[in-house]
Amino acid sequence: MNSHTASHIKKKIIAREKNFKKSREKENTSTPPQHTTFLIRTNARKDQRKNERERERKKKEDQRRAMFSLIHGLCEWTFSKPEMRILIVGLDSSGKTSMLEKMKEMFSDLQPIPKEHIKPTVGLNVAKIENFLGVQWTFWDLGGLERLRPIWLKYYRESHGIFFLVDSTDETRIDEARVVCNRMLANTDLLNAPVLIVANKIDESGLEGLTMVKTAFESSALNSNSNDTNRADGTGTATASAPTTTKNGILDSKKKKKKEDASATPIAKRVMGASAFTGVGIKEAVEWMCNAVNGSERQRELDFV
Ligand SMILES: Nc1nc2c(ncn2[C@@H]2O[C@H](COP(=O)(O)OP(=O)(O)OP(=O)(O)O)[C@@H](O)[C@H]2O)c(=O)[nH]1
Ligand SMILES: [Mg+2]
Repeated sequence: MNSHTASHIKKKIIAREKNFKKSREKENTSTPPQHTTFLIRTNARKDQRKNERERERKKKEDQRRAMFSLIHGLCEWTFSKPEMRILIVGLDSSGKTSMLEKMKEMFSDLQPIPKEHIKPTVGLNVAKIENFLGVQWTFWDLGGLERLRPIWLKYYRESHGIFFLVDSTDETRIDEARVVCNRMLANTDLLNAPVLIVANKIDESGLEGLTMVKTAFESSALNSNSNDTNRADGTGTATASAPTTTKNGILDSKKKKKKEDASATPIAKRVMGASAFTGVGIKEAVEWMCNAVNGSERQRELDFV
């Protein structure tokens, strides 16, 4: 090798070293070395995958929860007892509260109020009987005084059925009871609601009392086309010969409409004897109501079943 070639190689080596130094300096100052960049990229991808997995896990968890609550709701709906809300109305002193207390005693562990402590009802008495005949019962007992009867209206829409109590010992008020009952039945909020006329106090009146109530109620009282249905709210003073027309002798259209609705109402209805004192007939009354409500149009309308 001559001296010219040797110096040329030397220069090349020096130039390469310089370049290498420069590139190292550049790497140190500005961009991270290649292997570091690779590490950062790999970590970012790992994080991304981890996030995706976490999102996927949460999604599945949400789906599982939704499915569980759906099945839970379905089971509850399938196996829960049907609920029946029964309104107990009738003239004052017909024995509604006494009957409510007797039902508590007969069908539940609830503590009944002794009959000598029962006072005329001003507001509302409620008895919830958890399981009788496989049904959850709610009985609403309202005051029967004339001034309290407008309160009945508020409960019509929610009631599956009606117990209308009649004092079978009091012949003097039988027409009043009949008229009040008819007015109540003409209310369209009670469409398809089964109604049981309970001739109460038969421990005192016996068969005679029951016959008296049956005669009064089965003849015309439960016929919704009866002349007594001129007022559809079940309230107000009742007389046996309540007027059916306006001053001009013409039914106004509203009343006529309600009258037509009422006459078109196919409801289960019956008169049965009972005694809130002895308990006679009460089980039969509740059984009748259970059968009348169960699977009825009224139940479908109220419970969407
Ligand atoms: N002999 C007899 N008396 C009864 C019977 N049920 C209720 N009574 C009596 O009738 C009266 C009125 O009873 P309540 O249960 O307060 O009547 P109610 O219908 O709730 O009366 P209001 O709350 O005013 O609407 C009380 O003196 C009771 O003791 C019954 O089955 N037989
Ligand atoms: Mg009462």
